[in-house]
Amino acid sequence: PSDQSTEEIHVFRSRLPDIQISNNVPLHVYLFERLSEFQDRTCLIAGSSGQSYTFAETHLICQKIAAGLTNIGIKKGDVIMTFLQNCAEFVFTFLSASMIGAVITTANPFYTKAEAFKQLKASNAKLIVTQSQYVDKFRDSGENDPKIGEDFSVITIDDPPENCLHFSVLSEANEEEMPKGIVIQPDDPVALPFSSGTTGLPKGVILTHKSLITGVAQLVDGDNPNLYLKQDDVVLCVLPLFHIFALNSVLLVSLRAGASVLLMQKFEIGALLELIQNHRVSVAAVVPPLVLALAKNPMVDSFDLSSIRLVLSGAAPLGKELEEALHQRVPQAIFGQGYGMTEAGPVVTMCPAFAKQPFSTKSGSCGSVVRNADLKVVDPETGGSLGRNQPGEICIRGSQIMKVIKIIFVQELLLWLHTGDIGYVDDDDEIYIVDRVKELIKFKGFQVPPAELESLLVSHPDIADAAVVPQKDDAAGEVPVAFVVRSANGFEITEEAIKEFIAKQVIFYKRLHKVYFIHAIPKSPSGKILRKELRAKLAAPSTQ
Ligand code: 4UV
Repeated sequence: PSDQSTEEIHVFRSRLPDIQISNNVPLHVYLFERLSEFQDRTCLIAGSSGQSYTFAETHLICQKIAAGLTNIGIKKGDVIMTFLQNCAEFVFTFLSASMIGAVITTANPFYTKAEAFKQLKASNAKLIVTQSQYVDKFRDSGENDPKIGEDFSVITIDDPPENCLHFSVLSEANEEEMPKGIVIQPDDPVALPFSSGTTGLPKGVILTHKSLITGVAQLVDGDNPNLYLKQDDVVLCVLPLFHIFALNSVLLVSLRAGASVLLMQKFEIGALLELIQNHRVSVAAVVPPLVLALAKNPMVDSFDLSSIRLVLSGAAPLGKELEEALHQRVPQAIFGQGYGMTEAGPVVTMCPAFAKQPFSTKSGSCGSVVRNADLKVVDPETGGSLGRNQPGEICIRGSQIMKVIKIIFVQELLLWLHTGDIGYVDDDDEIYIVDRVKELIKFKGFQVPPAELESLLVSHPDIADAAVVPQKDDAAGEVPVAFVVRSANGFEITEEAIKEFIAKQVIFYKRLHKVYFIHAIPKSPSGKILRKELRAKLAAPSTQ
């Protein structure tokens, strides 16, 4: 590994001292460790119904579900897919899976049938927990595809359609029947979110009990937690729990710290403002498009947002003007960013102004590297490590990062996770993300893997070759646009036809916003698409 080279490595560390992390127990044991301290406090609030659950109730329901899962044949190592919007059942399913050593793969319920099946097959899920309206996405598949009732079961949290069970078969099981004697090792997987990482198609990212505990502890444990949550905090969960940001930095950290989580099914500005006001939300995790809504929507002025003490933005770059505009609206709140990546387990850097004894931070910074971890910045051309104020690829190392089973390239990858993001560390240990060298496109923080759209495009008989790259967009941050080479079959396929062809097959945020026809896709001698060249073309006035 290059670590052993004589060249000096600049390793950046948190400004907070390392802490003791008890990451040798199963995730649920760690999360509920201090249960007796706050068992009667509110753990979950379902925003739509107002129904709430204390920590003790949550724990008991999870034990029942753990028994229920065992009754229907789910065993240690089996994968359960949640195909749900935010709801209490999502949380219960996740924690109960941990209790029996099962693994949760989280998927977006707005996925098309094709996308849903891809993840079902790739994860080999034995059970899907969903809402009745989505069940048809798992029916009438291809001949060789898994079938409901034969290869996997479906449980709905509302009235179950044909061949499906109701969630009560789980939640009304007898907790006494919880299986005893299941041994869970720190390196056993507990979550399998899907991400395309730095290249290619989405794949399952193995997060173990140890990685998730470490990730949570890095934020909320120790005498001076990096993200200081109090037991009387009400933490807003409007970002989807199927994405790692909300899963880790809203749900799991709150469970550990004893704070309440206010679950909102989907974003709608009026309902959101009402919930913030009525439940006195104190901590809000947001993404840049949500910051835009809160900063610009005139409705905001008619609501009392004075309870908000902390706003954490992440998952995509946030402009300084936007940050400033939101600050005007919630002047009492501390505003900061977290920067993460599914594979990183997930947080790489966190705003240190959220600490119990806070450090001041500068606008535009993503915070400092989390504690108990190393960060380095490497020159993408030479691989050499860079010092302060020099932009390069951010790499992170620590027990929180995903489990790597295959040794893919060089041994160094086992130690350092290369993020594919370009950033630098300033004189005050603050990290700024300035660019992305990986293929990934982010639409409002959602992942759009170009490889997925490219393979759909070239499956069309009138398309000979294609490349998909991000184009800057005010509302979404980035949108996917395609460069397409028409095949020489005489058909002049149109931009509209191509957009339509893709839109039918993918979730809304992966739709193409523009198609540019081109004679050949620029490629390196090894056949890699030269995305930088295409991005440069977009910036040129002729394609505007
Ligand atoms: O894999 P993913 O979809 O993961 C995420 C996770 C984000 C966070 C943020 C704060 C947290 O506390 C937390 O738990 C999780 O987005 O996409 C990873 C890529 O998204 C971009 C960057 O390109 C990552 O490699 N990204 C994420 N956060 C930021 C960002 C940010 N603050 N600024 C700029 N880009």
